[in-house]
Amino acid sequence: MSAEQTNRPQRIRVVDSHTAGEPTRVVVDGGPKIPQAGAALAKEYLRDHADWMRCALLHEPRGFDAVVGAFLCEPADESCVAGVVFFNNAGYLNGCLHGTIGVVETLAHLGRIGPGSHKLESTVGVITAELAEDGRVTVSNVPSYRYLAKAAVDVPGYGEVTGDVAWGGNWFFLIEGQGPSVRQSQIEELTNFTWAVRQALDASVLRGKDGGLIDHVEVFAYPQSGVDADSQNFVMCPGKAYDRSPCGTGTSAKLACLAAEGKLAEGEVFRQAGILGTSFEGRYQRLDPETITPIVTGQAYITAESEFILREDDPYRYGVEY
Ligand code: PYC
Repeated sequence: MSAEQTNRPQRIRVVDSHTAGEPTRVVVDGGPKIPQAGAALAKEYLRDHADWMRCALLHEPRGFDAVVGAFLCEPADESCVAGVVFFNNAGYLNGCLHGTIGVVETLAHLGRIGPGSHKLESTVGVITAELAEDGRVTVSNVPSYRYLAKAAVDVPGYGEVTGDVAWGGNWFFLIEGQGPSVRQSQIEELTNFTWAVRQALDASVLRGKDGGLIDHVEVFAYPQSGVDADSQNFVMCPGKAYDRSPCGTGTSAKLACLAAEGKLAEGEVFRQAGILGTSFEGRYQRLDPETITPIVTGQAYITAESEFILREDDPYRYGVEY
């Protein structure tokens, strides 16, 4: 056994929450020790030396496909309350806003922060979160922009699908008016469609800026009856799990597209519902003609405080898929 393996902890404490239905699992004690400060370096360290933690916490039997994990680390930017690395069933995410809201609620639950403004260092930039007395969290995201308008990709079984490519802390392909209807009853069809789009994107030359992989696919429609919002979406995440929330980085990408098209004025509120009918409130500040700061409000609820036990003789100590 290598020294790295011997040093792996046997117990990890987490706090679970959900934001608009999408789960976040924050590691609060017992995770790997990261040698240097900074979220970007912590992400590299976890990916290269401690991927067992992601697998143990998110894969079965301790997790399931929709759970997003959050690892807190020492920030390189001392004005931040913490650094944070998000991960899911497939690997390490760029940004994650439902997760950021979950982290803020978790830090408040632990008594580490109170209402007010707090900065978090994510792997894609510093994010400011305002925690209100009523528990709502308003996040000012990293600068976001539409990169390509009406890009086409040939999707086997579906034909040509057209969408915008935008950055909202992750790379998104945003589709409107094509694919299955955006209704909860259509989740299986939406999963098949968006996953086929994702695979077609991977196989194509389409990429975000600097070759960024477009690993999130969103479909938008007018909300189903009973859903009080301006738009409803279905978001396919990189590990083939759909986002139960409206997806904060996806809402940011949508705001960037609306701003680019002149369809939403600076400061105007846009309510984005997700596939379950829960919603985020979005607006933006313009940074320059191409770039905005998305501002997204939502609320998280604590669901559990747990201690996971990773026994040495457990064949699934690090999850079924490790
Ligand atoms: O809310 O940004 C988000 C997000 C990304 C992946 C899952 N949720």
